[in-house]
Amino acid sequence: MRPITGLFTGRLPEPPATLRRGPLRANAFPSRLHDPRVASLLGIWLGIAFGVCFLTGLVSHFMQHPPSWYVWPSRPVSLYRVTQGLHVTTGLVCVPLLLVKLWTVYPRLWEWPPVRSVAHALERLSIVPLIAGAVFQLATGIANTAQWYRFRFFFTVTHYWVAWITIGALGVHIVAKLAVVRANVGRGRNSRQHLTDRVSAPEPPGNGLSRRGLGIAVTSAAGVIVVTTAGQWMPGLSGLDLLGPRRPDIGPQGLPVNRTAVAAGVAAAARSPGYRLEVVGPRPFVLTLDELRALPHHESRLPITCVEGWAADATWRGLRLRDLLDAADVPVDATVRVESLEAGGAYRSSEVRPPHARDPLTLLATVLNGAELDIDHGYPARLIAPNRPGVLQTKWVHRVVML
Ligand SMILES: Nc1nc2c(c(=O)[nH]1)N[C@H]1C(S)=C(S)[C@@H](COP(=O)(O)O)O[C@H]1N2
Ligand SMILES: [Mo]
Repeated sequence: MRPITGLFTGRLPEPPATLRRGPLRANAFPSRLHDPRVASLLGIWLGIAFGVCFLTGLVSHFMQHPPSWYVWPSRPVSLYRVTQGLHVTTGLVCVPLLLVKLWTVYPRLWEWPPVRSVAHALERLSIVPLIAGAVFQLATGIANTAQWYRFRFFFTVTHYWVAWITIGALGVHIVAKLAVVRANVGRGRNSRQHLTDRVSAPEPPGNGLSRRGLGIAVTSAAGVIVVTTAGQWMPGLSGLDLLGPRRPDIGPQGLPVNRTAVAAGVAAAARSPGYRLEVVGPRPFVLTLDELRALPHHESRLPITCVEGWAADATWRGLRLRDLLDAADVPVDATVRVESLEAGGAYRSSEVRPPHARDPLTLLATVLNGAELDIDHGYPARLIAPNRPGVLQTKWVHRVVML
């Protein structure tokens, strides 16, 4: 095997030293914070934050586009609130970590010699998709939480695929840097002499910010971001939600609105006296609004958890979905589709699989926080189910169809 690996790791000839000008000079970047130990520590934290962000993102993706093998339970009711809250919060925390990390390592762009071996060149190239992907994911994710869709591509699909590219590049980067990181942060640091050019020396004396000072600054920035945004989804912190785009308690009936009835083009149809709820199964039936109101109502306390990172608790009253399905003789293992009055749009309907369809907390709600459902919250009836993303909590429901 030697000759083959040798092709990758064998030293390439060095370019002439006369090319070492400007940023390519030795010691062109004198700050003691362009430091391998700082870079390694930031790398560890970024790796953890990106990892959590990626896994929680997968959870959200599979919930919205479930493959046939995927079973997502309806309990605990707030699990998705936690996974999606972590997704948005870890993404936000990556912003200061990534910026400082990039600043710490950017002198490496002018590393000398530019390539030492084929392996070194490949490792350097893998940085391109890593940085581009990471910046893209953070930028589009934040734009999405602010509902700023000024890009031409469809957000969720692009965000999902770029996540795989980024995590793949991150995997390559981790493998390439593992030994260096261990040498920089582990015990017995000095035993790794073969890595000398990448291993941190004791902090050089000087004025300016110390490594320790930088660590405190980055941790504080990350902490401030968490505290001022996590209130979007974390109960008890909402009073501190100063930087989050949403306050979970502001909106009609004390609940934010994602899309209004006018924006969805359903205002007239939702208020029409001709409104009917149709349940399609082996024994289909149709209810007028008065008939629907006369049926037994139940209460559920459940959050709306938007993928954009906000979640808000509310008390709902309405018909149990499973009672309606039983009345239509829909088998217990059937999946149903809940359809809104909307003519089109990505969220006009949603599928409800058995764990959620049969959960006694799942309602077609007509009452929110003690009053008749506001038109913008889905009047006359909307789906509310435990442990489910907001995009699947269909408003203005007029048909439930067995699939
Ligand atoms: N028919 C329909 N239902 C919908 C939507 C929609 O656009 N159309 N938006 C969904 C999204 S993204 C969220 S977060 C929740 C928000 O519910 P709320 O506006 O009552 O807070 O409604 C969901 N139900
Ligand atoms: Mo949403």
